[in-house]
Amino acid sequence: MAKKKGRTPEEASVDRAAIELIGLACDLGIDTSFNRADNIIPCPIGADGLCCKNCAMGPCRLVGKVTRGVCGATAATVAARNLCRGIAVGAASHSDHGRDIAYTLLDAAEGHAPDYGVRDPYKLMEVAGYLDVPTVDEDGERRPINDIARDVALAAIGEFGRARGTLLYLKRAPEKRQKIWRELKLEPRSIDREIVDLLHRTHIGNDQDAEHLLHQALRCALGDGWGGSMLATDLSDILFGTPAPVQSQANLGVLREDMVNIVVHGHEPTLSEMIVAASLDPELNEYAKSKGAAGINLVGICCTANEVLMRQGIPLAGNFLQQELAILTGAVEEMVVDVQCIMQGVASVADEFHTDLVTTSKKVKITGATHIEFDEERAMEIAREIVKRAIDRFPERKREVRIPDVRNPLVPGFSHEYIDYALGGFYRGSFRPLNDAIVAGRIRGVVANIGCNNARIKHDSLHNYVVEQFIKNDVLVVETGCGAIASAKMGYMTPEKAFELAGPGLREVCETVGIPPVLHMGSCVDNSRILTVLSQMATEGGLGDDIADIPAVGLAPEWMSEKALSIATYCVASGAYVIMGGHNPVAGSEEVTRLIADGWEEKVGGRLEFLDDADEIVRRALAHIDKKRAALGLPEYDPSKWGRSGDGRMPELLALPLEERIEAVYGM
Ligand code: NFS
Repeated sequence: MAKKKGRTPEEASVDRAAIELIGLACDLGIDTSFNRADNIIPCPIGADGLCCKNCAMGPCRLVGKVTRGVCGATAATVAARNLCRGIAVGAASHSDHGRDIAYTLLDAAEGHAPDYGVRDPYKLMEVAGYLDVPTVDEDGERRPINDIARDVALAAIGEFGRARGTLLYLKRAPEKRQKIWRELKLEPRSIDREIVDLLHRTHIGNDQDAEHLLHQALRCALGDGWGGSMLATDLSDILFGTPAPVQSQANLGVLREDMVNIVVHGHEPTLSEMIVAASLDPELNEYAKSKGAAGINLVGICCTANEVLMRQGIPLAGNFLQQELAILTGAVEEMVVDVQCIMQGVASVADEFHTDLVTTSKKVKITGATHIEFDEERAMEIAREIVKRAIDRFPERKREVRIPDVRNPLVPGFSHEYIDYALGGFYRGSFRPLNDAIVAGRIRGVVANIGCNNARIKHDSLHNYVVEQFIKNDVLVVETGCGAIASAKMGYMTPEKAFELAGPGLREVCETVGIPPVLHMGSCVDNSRILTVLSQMATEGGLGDDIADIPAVGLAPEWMSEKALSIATYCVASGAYVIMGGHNPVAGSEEVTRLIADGWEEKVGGRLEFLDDADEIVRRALAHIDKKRAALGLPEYDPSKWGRSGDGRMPELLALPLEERIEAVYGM
């Protein structure tokens, strides 16, 4: 880490692989986000949401005696507008990703993208139902798959700018939730329209009532959760397959010294799926051997990683804060990026090594990187070109290769469809067993732990801590995004971990169903899978009739992106209690802090809080779960009732030497 009074590597991360490479960066004098965070002191006025630069009379910094901007805007208006802008950008990012997938499906259905096709026709039929696309013709005959796919793609694209009515997917929420949205006029009219409406309101001289601004933020975010993100998930499943459990590995130790290493990074599965196929091509593998490599090793970072992990089992190299560190290993021939969460810092780190940084999206160029623009019509050809470039770099490694020997196994792939199947089987898929386990108290509740890393928070420390506390307390954890990658790296996503860490009730359920105590549900747009699970739990019976009734909490302890703000807001608008870690971005306005917590709770049943203390996050989350259990009339959580059945003795037995274990089990 560069000089300055920065943190030591051990203070910057809890991840052994990251610690090793942060130390290496320090020795080599190469900057990373870790030391940049140490060297930049955040502006406290901006951090509290009190800096307004929405017009050229400012920036107005509302601090000390200054309580209003030049135009007269109050702290509440300024803080609310800043938050709203973040939510709008987050909603736009997820949703535009969804739109791009919809266009890929359209191109595939119309024969313009020959390398793509419908890989999950069952999901296509299901989605056609939601989007009112007929699957049979007037004679009752099933329509050709590509005709249905084309109409599904067109209907999906229509949702972004629908001229009238409200989003079709809202009907996937529990009836009671739909009614709340209807009565409060929160139903998004179209995905794009609510984003534009929200941005419009934040222009100088428009909406200057914090509560009114924040109301539109809820509506805009709903267009992300139940619109753009949900479509991104569904259409990706149609094109690339609905995830089911696979085996894989996580952390930088998945890089291979003897192979050509390609890292895919960003958020979209479109190109990376083709790179997966190209990396398996025998001809390209032969070419890699001709350059002295043992083959081609494809790994991922961030949510592109989660997409190809969930469907293809491609290993995870790491989460957001590990993107520069991957290059520091000296073993990465090529980093291929698409959109979102790509630090510009990767370009300067790549410059120090032989690594080829390739940008591929029409929307993203990084100065200094090679731009190979992706074109769905020539997808495989471009993927092969990209893989070949990586192979050509293999003989050019210029620094010592330092791959940390750190990796852990994981079982990802928990789509809501798979959970349904795991719990009930093919013919009677159901969430009943999950609801029953919560009703009985074997599972105390559910936590969705999601979101980013943040260079100002010790890397992975909060993710790991809260997840461990929850599973110990019999709370089932579902995860997406970089939070999921943190757990994967710790080995929490293997069923075996249930024996060691999970509380007695949760352990029994995990043993019976054969699932880990922490479920990887995908990338951040796949938080829509969590909405679907919660809706199914609410309609299954026994846990009330709305998402707000379920003993569940959403967390983003290390968040940093505007997408995380949008996710938090649509979860609140769907009835969930959401806790985000780190600094409260509206701390400068008590009024806005109250409006997003008590105000939103009165309005929609969910609340948003920012807390920076890990124990307090856990305490409040468990208190909320217990409060919801009590409201449903469920028995008080009592772990002493569980753990004596099934394989509950496994942890004790496994701790014994083999001879004694045999004796304990067989009495001989
Ligand atoms: Ni989510 Fe996924 Fe990670 Fe945060 Fe970025 S990769 S979309 S935004 S940093 S979790």
